[in-house]
Amino acid sequence: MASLTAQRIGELARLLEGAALEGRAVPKVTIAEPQLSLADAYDVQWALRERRLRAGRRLAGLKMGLTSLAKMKQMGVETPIYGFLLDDFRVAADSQLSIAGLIHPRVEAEIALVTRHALRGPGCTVEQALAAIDHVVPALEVIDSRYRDFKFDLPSVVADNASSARYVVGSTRWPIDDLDLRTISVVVERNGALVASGTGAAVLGHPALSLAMLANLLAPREELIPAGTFVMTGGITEAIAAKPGDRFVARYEHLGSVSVGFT
Ligand code: OOG
Ligand code: MG
Repeated sequence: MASLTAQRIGELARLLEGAALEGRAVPKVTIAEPQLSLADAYDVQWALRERRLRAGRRLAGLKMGLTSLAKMKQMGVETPIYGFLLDDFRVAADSQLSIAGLIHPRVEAEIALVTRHALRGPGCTVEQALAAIDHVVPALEVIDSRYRDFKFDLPSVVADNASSARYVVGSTRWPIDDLDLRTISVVVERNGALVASGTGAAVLGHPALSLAMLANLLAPREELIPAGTFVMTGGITEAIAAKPGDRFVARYEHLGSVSVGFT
């Protein structure tokens, strides 16, 4: 149940928008609002989305977060969540990204996909999700919590759009029919040294379940995943802190590589 007024929801969205645009950490929102429910938190996220779209940004996709044990353990939050991706979050594959403007960016390897059919919950199954996938792309996400020390609770991270900041998509698309998403392995290198590794099954047992869960999480708001939506299914590996001069490469079995550098 939502408990905050629309005005208060709007204030929190403005606070988090400012923090993201200015690259400035703020106290987690549950410090000012200890009663913030999960529904309130999604209201804040949706208000934040509205504000960015009104400012001229375009929706570029959706993401799931905290879908792997590695991520849940690292962040101390055990419930998968969703967020939105905007056009200006996208960084060209294999390019350089300036750390200026970000607070404390971290990099994580993700399997991303594009849907060919709309998906609507509740009750969306992994089979339905699989049938709705058009193609798969290797990706890296650069997350950046707007909260001090990257520490948060579930409502706070949901309000902060699941720490979304930037993302990088590899240049090759793979038809879903040729792949078993569960068995795709990935290694992440930083400056040539292996820093993390995992397989697709780390994401809820099957990355397609992450897509199904997204449809189900959207259902209470009467929202669906439209055909043609780009979806990041959540970090397979724990997220690795980035500093200027670092270059990260994710090497996916079958899917190829994707990299990003930091300046
Ligand atoms: C929350 C965002 C999680 C993922 O892939 O698990 C996320 C965080 O860890 O800051 O994007
Ligand atoms: Mg992620």
